[in-house]
Amino acid sequence: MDILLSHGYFLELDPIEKKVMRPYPPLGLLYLSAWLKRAGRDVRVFDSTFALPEQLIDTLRETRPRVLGLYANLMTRPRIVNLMARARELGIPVIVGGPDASGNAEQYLTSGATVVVRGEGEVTLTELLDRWTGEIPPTDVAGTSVRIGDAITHAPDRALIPSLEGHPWPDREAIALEPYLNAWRTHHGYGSVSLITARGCPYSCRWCSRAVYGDSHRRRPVDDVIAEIEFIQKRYAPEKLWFVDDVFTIHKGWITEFARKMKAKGIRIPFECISRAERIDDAVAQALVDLGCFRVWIGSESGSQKILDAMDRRVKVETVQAATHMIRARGIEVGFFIMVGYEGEEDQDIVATVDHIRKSEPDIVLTTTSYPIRGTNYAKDVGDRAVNTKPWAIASDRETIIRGRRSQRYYLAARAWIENDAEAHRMWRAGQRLPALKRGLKSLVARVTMRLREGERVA
Ligand code: B12
Ligand code: SF4
Repeated sequence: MDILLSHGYFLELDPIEKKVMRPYPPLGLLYLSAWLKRAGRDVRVFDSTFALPEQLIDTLRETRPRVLGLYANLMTRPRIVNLMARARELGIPVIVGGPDASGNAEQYLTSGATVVVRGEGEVTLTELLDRWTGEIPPTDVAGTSVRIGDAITHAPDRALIPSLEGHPWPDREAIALEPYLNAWRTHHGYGSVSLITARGCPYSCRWCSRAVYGDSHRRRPVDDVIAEIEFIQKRYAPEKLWFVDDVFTIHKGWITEFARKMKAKGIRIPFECISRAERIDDAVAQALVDLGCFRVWIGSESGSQKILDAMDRRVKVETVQAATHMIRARGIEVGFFIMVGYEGEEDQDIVATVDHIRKSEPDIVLTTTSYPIRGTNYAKDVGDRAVNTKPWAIASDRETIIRGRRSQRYYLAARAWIENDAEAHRMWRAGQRLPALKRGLKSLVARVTMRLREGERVA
């Protein structure tokens, strides 16, 4: 075997993801598998989602691939570092790729990787495998960083694939998709399959990690996406789909053509997607209805224009409110992502966020406390006030603390206030008066806690 591809997302060992239970396969690895197979390579995927690390090690021992390829994001980093060490013990070199590896090449190399593939993986990995014929990997394959002994060499970046036309579909047949569908059906009552219609996002939100695709944006041809959906329907028969695009409705011409052609073919399958408020107007909202969209997630982030501008979100608070009403009026749910703790945020900005959510009336609100991902503009803004509490290899960027910022307990209370207030208002609107009052009480307690902790700062 030329390469075994795998990742560090082990559901059984991840209490948060296990509770959420909304698993999707790692599309990046499946794209690599499809590309390598087309190039005639002997490739296998060990999908760790429903497995345990020991099973991956056993597979390595039994199959002895020439190289192990791992996908890394900031959450799975500690497991990846551990797997790299285990593979090295077996004498199997490791190539790491994905968003965390792209932004932390040196650290991965000094923690056990032989090669890091930065950015888009297909062409780089194919060339690397073609040219890595002996013990020592080549050091001049564009898009790679290589460690030989103690020497680290960074080859220049590789240009992105110019067009996604003719790009093979993700190799879903390389893994078992049934456990995903079963997990969804058991926990949510329906099976869901993910797919992607475009790569990259041209926006520049300061906290967003764009280590893989930069600010590029390439769309797949509409007909190719429809053909993939037809295949998915026939092969896996999921009840729903998730388009994992960064901004699904970014291109009005594309989405309206997609809706028109899907309608002509009589395909309408419920799906959810992520978008931006100002990328949704009447025509786009109608296209979403025609396509069967049941939920749009909007990165609303804050109800304070000052904070949205500081984030470089390039959207007005009022636009988010108007888009939310426009979508909900058509019977599509709206979910909000809200972030607290951003640079410059004061108590009145969080008050503005609560007010904004009340005015917008979304169906779901999910909150996070901001954390600087290495390589982002936000990380540069925070500078050396960002401190890692644990060594790099066993921490994720989410554990970074920011000196001078309000305490973690303050932000937990702020998030509880925002979520409970949103839920109390939603329940009240739905006529669930008693549960609404209970939620209202929780939100009040959270608000009082915020007030009490307002003076706490991270030392
Ligand atoms: C779908 C998705 C999820 C799904 C995961 C499904 C899955 N199993 O992959 C869910 C919802 C579970 C999820 C969760 C999280 N996610 Co997420 N997610 C995405 C999203 C939107 C799409 C991923 C995708 O399919 N991309 C398309 C494929 C084709 O691209 P790719 O994966 O990057 O793969 C290419 C290259 O990276 C490279 N490559 C990848 N692997 C390898 C391996 C080798 C060996 C090589 C050579 C190359 C290589 O080649 C591939 C093909 O070109 C991305 C954003 C994005 N646009 O990528 C965020 C993203 C990956 N997620 C992110 C984050 C932060 C999270 C969470 C931490 C969020 C949270 N707050 O909880 C959690 C972590 C969960 C966990 N425990 O791992 C960040 C990661 C940032 C970072 N630097 O690590 C991203 C980049 C979003 C962002 N812009 O901030 N996520
Ligand atoms: S947060 Fe969304 S819109 Fe902003 S840069 Fe990232 S992917 Fe693009």
